[in-house]
Amino acid sequence: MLSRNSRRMAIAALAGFVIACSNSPSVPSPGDTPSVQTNTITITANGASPRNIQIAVGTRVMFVNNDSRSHNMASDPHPEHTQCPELNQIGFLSAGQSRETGNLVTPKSCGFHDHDSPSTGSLQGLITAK
Ligand SMILES: [Cu+2]
Repeated sequence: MLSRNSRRMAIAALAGFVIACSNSPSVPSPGDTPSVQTNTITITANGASPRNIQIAVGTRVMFVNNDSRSHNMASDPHPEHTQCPELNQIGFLSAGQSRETGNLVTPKSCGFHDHDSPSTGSLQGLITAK
């Protein structure tokens, strides 16, 4: 009787040990978020927004750093930054600073990231010039 009860207790205890897999919420890749028609990307503590934009060929994109820390925005791929050299004109932005990309004169898609935080998904995005 006693042993049966303790076995039941043991099973209940084990059930309580089911490990909740606490993966940090994954950030969708920029291409998975709907694209927005705008020429301004704002960076805050939550990352870049919007992260997937569409612009007219021949226009530029303004990056506004509204975060309380600096960011260093560059073209993909990291660390070569060769995909869209126009994006490398943004570069280092202190808190509160903003700067434009060069003119995106050819239809193409340009990935960007924060070079000082290259694996932070919320600071990665996609600019498509159409
Ligand atoms: Cu980089």
